[in-house]
Amino acid sequence: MFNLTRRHMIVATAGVMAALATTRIAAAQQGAGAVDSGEGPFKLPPLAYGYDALQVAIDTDTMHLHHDKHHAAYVANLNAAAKQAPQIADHPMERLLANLDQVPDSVRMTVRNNLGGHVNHSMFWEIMGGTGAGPTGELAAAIGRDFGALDQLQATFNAAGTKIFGSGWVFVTVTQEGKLGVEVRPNQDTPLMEGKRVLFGNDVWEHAYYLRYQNRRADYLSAWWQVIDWTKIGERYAAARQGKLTI
Ligand code: MN3
Repeated sequence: MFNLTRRHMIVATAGVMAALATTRIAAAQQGAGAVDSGEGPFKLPPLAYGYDALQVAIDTDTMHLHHDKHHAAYVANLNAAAKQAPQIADHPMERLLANLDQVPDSVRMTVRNNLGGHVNHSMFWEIMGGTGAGPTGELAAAIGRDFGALDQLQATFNAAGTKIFGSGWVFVTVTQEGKLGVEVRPNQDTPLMEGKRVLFGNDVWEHAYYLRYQNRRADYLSAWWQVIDWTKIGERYAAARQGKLTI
């Protein structure tokens, strides 16, 4: 028989209400509970800034869809693959991508597409959120040495990104010696697959820009530089020089 006195009921109700409030706060912090990246070893990194922080170049709806749906789906697919082949979670992600031939056949294409997608987007969120203020120090010097000037790097990068047929990414790679290069890859492939290191990159899949820019990919590529965080990219450059840059 139930023995809930009125006082107990009030206490119990308060507990439920508190739990609901906590859930709502957590959901709001995650973007209204829209994120489902599955249970498992791979985690969707939260944005370090608001979904509306990049509006000068990227609209809020695109940010929600891109992070909470597209990136979350790559993570969910990886977690599903990890149920089938748990060993894929036992290695650093950059090493797994550089050794796809050693990944079990049954999940190799899933890992290529979705781990590629996971690391590409994790990098992408990390290097945005700034004001576009330019590079400084050793990174600025390297850009001058390898491209002539920042605007020449931007022109080369934007031209390469505009020319990608279909979906893909345009990257600036960096060697441990600090040498920079512009490279493109289709789909969710990444230079990490050849053991290289990515300094930064831009996503030219249509989902990255179509809501605001429709077919004007070149306009998106030009606008994107306004939200780049050159401080973060400088930190990644320093890490690369120390052999510590991973994804
Ligand atoms: Mn994308």
